[in-house]
Amino acid sequence: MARRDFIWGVATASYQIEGAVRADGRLPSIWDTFSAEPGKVLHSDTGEVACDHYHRWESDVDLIASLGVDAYRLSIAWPRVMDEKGRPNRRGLDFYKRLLDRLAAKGLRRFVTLYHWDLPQHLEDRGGWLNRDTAYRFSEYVDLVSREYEGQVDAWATLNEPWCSAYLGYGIGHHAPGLANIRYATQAMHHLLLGHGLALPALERNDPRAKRGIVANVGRGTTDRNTPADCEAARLYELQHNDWVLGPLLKGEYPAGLFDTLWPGSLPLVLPGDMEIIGRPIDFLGINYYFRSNLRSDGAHGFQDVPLEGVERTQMGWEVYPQGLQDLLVGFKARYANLPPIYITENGIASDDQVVDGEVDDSQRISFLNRHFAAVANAMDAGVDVRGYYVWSLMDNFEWAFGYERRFGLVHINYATQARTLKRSAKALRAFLAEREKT
Ligand code: IFM
Repeated sequence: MARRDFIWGVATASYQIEGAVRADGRLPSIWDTFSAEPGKVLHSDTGEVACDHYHRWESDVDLIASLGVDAYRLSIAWPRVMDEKGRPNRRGLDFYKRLLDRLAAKGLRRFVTLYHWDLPQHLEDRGGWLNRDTAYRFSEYVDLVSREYEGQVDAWATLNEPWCSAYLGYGIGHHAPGLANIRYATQAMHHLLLGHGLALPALERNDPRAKRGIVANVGRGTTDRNTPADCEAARLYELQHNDWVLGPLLKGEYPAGLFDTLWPGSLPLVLPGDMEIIGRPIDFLGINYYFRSNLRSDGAHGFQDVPLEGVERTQMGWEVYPQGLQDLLVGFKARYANLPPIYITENGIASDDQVVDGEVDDSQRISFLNRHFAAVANAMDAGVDVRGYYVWSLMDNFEWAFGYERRFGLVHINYATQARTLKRSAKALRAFLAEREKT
């Protein structure tokens, strides 16, 4: 893909890499609380130290620059930069200021996610995303941060993957805060999206030259049985995973079928004017894609996930299916008339990587990335406006409920020594990007 202005980057998120959870006035987040609870995270891992990026940020920026990428996608930890009363925490703010400055000095563009799941615990204590007030607190936080870093950010994403926050966090309890009720999930989703919409005017006012958008995780659902009920199951899967988020954002409405067929009785409380706020225009949509699921009817009005046999899978157990990314992008363009320009804000693979004689042979990752680059190129050839691609992730990190066991990085982390080792995939990416410079 030698398209001149296409942006290539790598991505991370605050809680997954920073560590230093009590440094410089940082407040506890819901992930500190959740991971401290026995049985919630594999091997009882927590983000307490993670990749120690909070102390190693300078050399980590050098590492990013050494890959030859154009951009870095990072997230800001809300509990680091604001106190309980909503006042700025200068020491936390200064950390990101230094980081953004150094990225700029290295010629890297800065894509900043404002919320990648680390909600301040004191807000969860008042109901978290179930409390409408959290959406307003979020817009105040965004106002503070965008005033602070005006002119230092190329693109702001309000939320990362509201589906995960709402469904995994409040619907089934696999993520913080660990609640399990579908009615909670739909209400949390509504408040997350409301927070996104409320934050947009602050971004526009405070940093008008930066792009504004949001990041959604999307999933491809197909079925191996061609019956009408099974096809409907696959459709409902995509409705639940993709259109639950994209519908409100791009059409100003929740998709038909969600609150009647799939989750009867789980309509969130929506106040007059909310959908207009949520549907405010955005400059870009970030898409995170990882895998496909095989669906069959559950015999009622829903779907069941029936894993296919004999397909290639990653360390997460996720099927490798690049065609799904192409299909989804083309499908979104057909379905959403006002689809904004797209960035692939995450795509990547976990593998059980080991350092042997100083080398990490992660050939499955190289192959995975190449096949997904091709899928994006095909979608672009089919007319989808994709502007960039970020590999998840720069380095191995805290993979939420799976702790440190699952390794998504281009760079291997030895958690005992914090040594960083470029995997073969990092070197392949560097060579690929260097080749692009020549064309
Ligand atoms: O690690 C996560 C990331 O935080 C959000 N998107 C999916 C990744 C892999 O599970």
